[in-house]
Amino acid sequence: MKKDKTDSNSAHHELKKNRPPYGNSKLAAGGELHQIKGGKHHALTTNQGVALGDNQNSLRANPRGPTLLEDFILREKITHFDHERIPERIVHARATGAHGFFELTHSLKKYTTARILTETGEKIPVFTRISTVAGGAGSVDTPRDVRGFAVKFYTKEGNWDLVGNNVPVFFIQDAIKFPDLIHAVKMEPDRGFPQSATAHDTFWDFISLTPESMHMVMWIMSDRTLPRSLRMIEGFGVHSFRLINEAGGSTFVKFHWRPRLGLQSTLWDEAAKIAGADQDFHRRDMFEAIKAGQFPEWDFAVQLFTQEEANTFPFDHLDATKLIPEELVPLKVIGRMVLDRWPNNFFAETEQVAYCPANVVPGIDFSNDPLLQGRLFSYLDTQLSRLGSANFHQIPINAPQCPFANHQRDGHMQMSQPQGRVAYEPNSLSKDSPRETPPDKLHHAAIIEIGQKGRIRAESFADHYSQARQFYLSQSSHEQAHIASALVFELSKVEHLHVREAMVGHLRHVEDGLAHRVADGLGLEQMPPAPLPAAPVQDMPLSPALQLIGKMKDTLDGRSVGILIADGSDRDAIKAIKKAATDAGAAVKIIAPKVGGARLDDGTLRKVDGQLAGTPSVLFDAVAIILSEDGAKALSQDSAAIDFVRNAFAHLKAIAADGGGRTLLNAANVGIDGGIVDVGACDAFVAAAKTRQWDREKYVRTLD
Ligand code: HDE
Repeated sequence: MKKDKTDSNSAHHELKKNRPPYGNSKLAAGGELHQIKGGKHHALTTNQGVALGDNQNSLRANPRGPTLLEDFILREKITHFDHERIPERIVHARATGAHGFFELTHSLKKYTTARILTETGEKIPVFTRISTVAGGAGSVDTPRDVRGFAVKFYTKEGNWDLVGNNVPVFFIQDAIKFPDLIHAVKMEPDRGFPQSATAHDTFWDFISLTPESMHMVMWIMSDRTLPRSLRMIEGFGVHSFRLINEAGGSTFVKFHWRPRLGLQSTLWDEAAKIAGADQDFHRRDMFEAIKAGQFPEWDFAVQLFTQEEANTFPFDHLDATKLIPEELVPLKVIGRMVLDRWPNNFFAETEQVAYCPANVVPGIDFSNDPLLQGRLFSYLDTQLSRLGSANFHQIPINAPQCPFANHQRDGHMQMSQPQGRVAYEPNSLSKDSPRETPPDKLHHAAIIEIGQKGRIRAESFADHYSQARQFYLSQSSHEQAHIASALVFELSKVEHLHVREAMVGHLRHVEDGLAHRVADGLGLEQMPPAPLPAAPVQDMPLSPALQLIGKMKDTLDGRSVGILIADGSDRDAIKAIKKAATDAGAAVKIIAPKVGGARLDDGTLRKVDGQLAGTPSVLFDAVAIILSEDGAKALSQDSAAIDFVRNAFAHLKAIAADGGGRTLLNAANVGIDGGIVDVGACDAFVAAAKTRQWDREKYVRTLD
């Protein structure tokens, strides 16, 4: 082929023309453009402390020649970069973490020696990490998923990790099934999707063959797995633990976290759209709340019960697929947790923090829950591969905040420099090496274990449906409808008909109406048979405490309001509605077609917080639409504006609108109901914004 000399010559010429003069390579790389003038910068150095005069150019044999292998600065920087990722958690990879404190308000001295549960009024540091379970570290914040709720208490007697979830029960009864459960829920191995979703064949196949998971299925199909904010979820220790007192006496305990802001969830359609609008919705919400000084707070509560009481329960409390209804064993609030400090560095803290249910302090002991027993092994093991060294406890976020010393030595990344020649105990050579300090404070429950060894599931674990039924029947009609819709949505994504049918068969034991609703939603021609239950299904007393809508607080604290404006909007109306919402506790954001602002009716330029296309109404709990007629006309042609009001309506939110606002509502074909108020009626708007317009739901969604 003939070479086009002219072209290649002219390209060469261009390059030459643009080439920086020698000796001014910084300028050529644009290096000085963004430096902060007058700041006090530390000298940039290599990891060996060698100062760097040029961080823009690698070492080359000549200006356009090859890069030299001897460039140790380039190699150090890139090698570090290449290793900046560590294996992510096999579950709970995606998370938000924050520092805070725990304060005991009510002593449990009668039950335990653990100072964290007996010394009131002290502020004990905590680090709390709230996670989704199924997705990878880069997955979105709002899939339908359980949230992990892990708290590390840096107590004076050592670290206590309470590694729980926002749902009080679990899928399985025995730890040996955990890898199968997780393999089934994670993306399917041949295709690598779906990420972060239960709505696929392998998950429901496993579940349909695991009747013990039916109670958990009710929870995950409920709105509990679609939290509006991580500040609005409950936390549960799930398993029974034991408290051990001075005399060695043991009491069972279940741990609970109750959010001061109350509970709130999104609708499924809303959660799915939030995932598109803001992948980091929950992380950002927590970050902004802490930054604004609105510190998330939870009450800490316990359910205490004896073995004798446990013997009277119509279920086995050692079975993690069961909960103890509050109506049976009331909750006793004994303290509070406040999260008041965002980590300095996400990786160093939120990523490197290592929780372990086996981390308990004297006075807290384990129960025989077979799931808990398996967990006691798993977490330390996983940290070794995830953090890469037996010394991970020395990382600041993991290190106890009380003195700790022993003779464990060496290993990757040993940070401490133990002194002296003695690295064992007992010894007679050292005066100051760590020694055991009898009597042992780590009491264990004085239990005598008898019975036959074997791979056995206790008979008392056989009832798989009664609490699922109790949960479903205890929900409000809206919540029941959401469970039915969620099941229809999820099972509609399942390709295998026999799996869909098997699930409907299980639902017949949970509640026949629910089974029919789901069968109908799936378009099944015939009702599938119900499998033979391992134990008869019992009717248990209803437990209203299991509802979520009932626990939504009548407040705008922690909630957000979006005000949509455009050129010509009424300045006074914006001011009034903003003030009313802010006074009621909401975070208010102004949205306009352009991020540069909007020119209001009085000619002033109003600064805004978000551009319409990138700030849809799914990001708010309630919205106000304040528009001139011209503004409304223009926005009526804009699908982002139409979606803004349509979604606000479909997601059952309060809408305040002036004349222009109503023009946009009409253009969006949005009906009028009690949740749509005049912009002037600020009090009515605030009242409507504190809840969702549940009565609207039947007009906007097929729920059967
Ligand atoms: Fe976990 N779980 N889990 N889990 N879990 C992990 O540990 C495991 C279970 C929970 O923010 C892993 O450090 C087994 C129940 C939370 O860092 C791993 C079994 C509950 C977190 C592990 C369970 C949980 C984890 C993965 C069945 C609620 C995140 C990374 C016996 C009570 C903690 C890690 C954080 C993390 C194992 C079941 C809660 C692999 C074997 C039940 C909140 O060790």
